[in-house]
Amino acid sequence: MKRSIRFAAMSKTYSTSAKKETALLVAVADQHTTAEQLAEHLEELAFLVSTSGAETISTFTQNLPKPDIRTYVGKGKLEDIATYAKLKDVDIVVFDDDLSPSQVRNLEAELACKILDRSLLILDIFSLRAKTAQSRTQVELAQYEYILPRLTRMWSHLSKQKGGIGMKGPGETELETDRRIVRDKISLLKKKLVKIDKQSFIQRKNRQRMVRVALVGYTNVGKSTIMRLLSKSDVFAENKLFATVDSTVRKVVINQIPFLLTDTVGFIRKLPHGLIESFKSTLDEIREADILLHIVDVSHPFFEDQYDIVNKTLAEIDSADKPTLVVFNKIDKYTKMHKLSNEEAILHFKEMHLGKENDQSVFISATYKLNIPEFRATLFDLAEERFYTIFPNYLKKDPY
Ligand SMILES: Nc1nc2c(ncn2[C@@H]2O[C@H](COP(=O)(O)OP(=O)(O)O)[C@@H](O)[C@H]2O)c(=O)[nH]1
Ligand SMILES: [Mg+2]
Repeated sequence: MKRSIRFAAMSKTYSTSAKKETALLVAVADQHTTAEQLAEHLEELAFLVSTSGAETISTFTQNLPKPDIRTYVGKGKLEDIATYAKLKDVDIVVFDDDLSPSQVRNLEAELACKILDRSLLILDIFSLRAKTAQSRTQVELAQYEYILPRLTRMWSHLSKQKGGIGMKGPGETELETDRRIVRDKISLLKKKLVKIDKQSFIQRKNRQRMVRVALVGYTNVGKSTIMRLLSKSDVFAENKLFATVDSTVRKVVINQIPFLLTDTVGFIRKLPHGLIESFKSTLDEIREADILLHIVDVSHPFFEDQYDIVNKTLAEIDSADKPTLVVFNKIDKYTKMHKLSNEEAILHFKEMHLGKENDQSVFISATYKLNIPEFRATLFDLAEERFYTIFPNYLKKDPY
């Protein structure tokens, strides 16, 4: 009984309490990380925290070649954090990297509050956002995959110290049972996913003879907003990370060429690997697409990093070489920030390496509907080309 409650607790969200939970953020920076990058990483972490329903009240950083193996940060810094956490009665301390089980244990002992790492936070948001049976099962699978290696390492750690004073953890056999329970759960969820996958495969197969276009990009760049704009449908868009976890498909017709447009889950820096693994079937929408629209938020100070992360993730799912239209979005925000005209901003981007690298690119504002006709026309050309490859005889004019 005790065990299952603990596992339920692992997968429960941390945002359901009436009062907003308070969080401290902790990150370390190595010599390659600039102050601006560090600030941006923390800002993103704070955004993740607020998306999952808690409130960030302070951040702590330390320059270290790599995180401390015992406590992530050094001894002195940890004391600072502990003092502050106690003073402000903080609920959660969030770390910008993944923590090992022993780090979690040590930190829990030192800080006496809930310890979260980046992966758990992202998994938490995914579990909040997952709506369909498929994505819920995928998130659950990712959560158990996250737990399993940690249990294993915890178990071997404990077995060495059997009988040690103050060992509150469960005994060897209990941990064996835990591992079995988790493994059983994982194989059950995998079976369930296979079943769901079969159904969605059939669904996708029925759509096979249509040109398929997938919206990809970092989280919060405007994918869903663009989906809504192009398909004139009511797709959920929000200024939150991972507002959409499930993919949505809509039929879009431009100049009589019909195609299917898919909104997909966004990517993020250090996306937990287990999550990509278990989201494979959701990502199939990307893998099976004929054309990708890679949306970039140019108002983001590190949009080039985001662009690279997306391309890396695409490569991980074997989708890096698809015909891609790069859509530079939110130019309205960029021009306001830099007091430029739209024309000046576009010229500036075209000169940058991202603009130069991508001959297929458009500059738009989805919110203010800037350059949408050009965007549609470019998308149409791409879709048309693909369309006539699939249906060589369609709409070909009879010469007589
Ligand atoms: N200023 C501005 N905001 C935008 C633009 N496009 C999207 N947004 C906002 O960016 C946020 C994220 O948009 P969303 O479509 O949910 O992003 P997604 O996570 O990529 O699907 C929302 O608050 C949108 O209103 C744009 O062109 N200009
Ligand atoms: Mg979205």
